[in-house]
Amino acid sequence: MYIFNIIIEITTEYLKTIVYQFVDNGITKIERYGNGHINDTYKVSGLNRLYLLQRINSNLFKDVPGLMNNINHVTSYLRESVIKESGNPDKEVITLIKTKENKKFYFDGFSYFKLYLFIENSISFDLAPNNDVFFDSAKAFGKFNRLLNGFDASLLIDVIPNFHNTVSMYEDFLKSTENATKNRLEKASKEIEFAKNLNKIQYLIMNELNNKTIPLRVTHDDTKLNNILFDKDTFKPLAVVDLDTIMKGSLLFDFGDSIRFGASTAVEDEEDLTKVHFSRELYEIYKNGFLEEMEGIITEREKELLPVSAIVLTYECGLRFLTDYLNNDIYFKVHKQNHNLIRCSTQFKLVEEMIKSFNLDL
Ligand code: ADP
Ligand code: GN1
Ligand code: MG
Repeated sequence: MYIFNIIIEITTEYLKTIVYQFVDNGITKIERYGNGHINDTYKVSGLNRLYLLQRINSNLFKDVPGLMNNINHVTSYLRESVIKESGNPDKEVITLIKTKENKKFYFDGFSYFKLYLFIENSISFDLAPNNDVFFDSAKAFGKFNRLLNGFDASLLIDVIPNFHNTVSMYEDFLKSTENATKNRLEKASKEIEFAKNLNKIQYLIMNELNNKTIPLRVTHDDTKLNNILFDKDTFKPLAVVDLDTIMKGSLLFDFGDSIRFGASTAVEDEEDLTKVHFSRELYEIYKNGFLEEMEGIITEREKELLPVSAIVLTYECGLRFLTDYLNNDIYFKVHKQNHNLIRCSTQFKLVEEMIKSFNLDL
């Protein structure tokens, strides 16, 4: 748990009492799990089952009942779709476990918790180990978008309003430069200048949405590679996870975000920028996999904007890391000094290389 940016570990004994709100006794071990930047995630071992417990980050998710309804609607819908396509819903869709009182989350008076079945023998990647894995991740996210194409968007609330609204994000960034400490402003001066020089990027998708030249759809909105679970042995995709941000958005958010994270030659927080490059080869591989699933659904205009989406989503993420750095790290989990600034620098390096690679005049 984070209070004023100090990590306070909740004791295992206490976490056990939380898990017992959902399941009967027999919990033997609870350990921190995964590399997510938002929730506190734990792997829970029961006598003959594994679970994934999450303490929901209610700094960001202001309407937890709404969030949990979204997840419940979407996972129920996906289970039916997977069954129709003769898949295995227990492995391919995350399964939410309700409390003994039949609630979708447990509130202990301070924090909100949710529990999933742990998808066993799975692994997630912060960097694709080979091109096939990245191609398969495109098929997995593409299939996810394809299945959600038939989902009734009116069932969903906007869990985080303006989540991918680059225009309001740019305003937040400007505000953060007004309130930041002198020290952080100085340390981030190069990145601040970069963000300001390329500020036109903020409009490239938002204008298309406002002018209705591209449609609003139901999107995942957090499509980084480590939000897919792969089979540990075969490296084949099992399930798309992290469904917290599913809401109405553009397909371009999902495509662009996958490219920003996965078509890089280095991890998101690589400190040695000489290792960070945009791989056009990985971009093309992802595009092919994604279009195999989305052909017939994706519009011509959306297709034309795929390269632009990579630039917008990478710029956006860099801007979010930078804003958080200037706000003294209140949003993303940080694990070392200047972590958000390091993350921002990798994103801006990628933006630079993407602009060159796609030969765009910005
Ligand atoms: P965050 O919102 O903090 O990123 P996630 O929901 O992505 O949290 O969970 C963190 C990590 O835990 C994921 O990246 C994935 O590796 C793993 N994970 C999530 N859900 C499951 C699950 N049901 N079974 C196994 N591993 C999971
Ligand atoms: C967060 O939750 P996680 O770690 O999968 C963030 C994404 C960012 C990403 C950057 C709800 O994703 O929007 O793109 O970090 N999630 C939220 O790595 O803000
Ligand atoms: Mg995640």
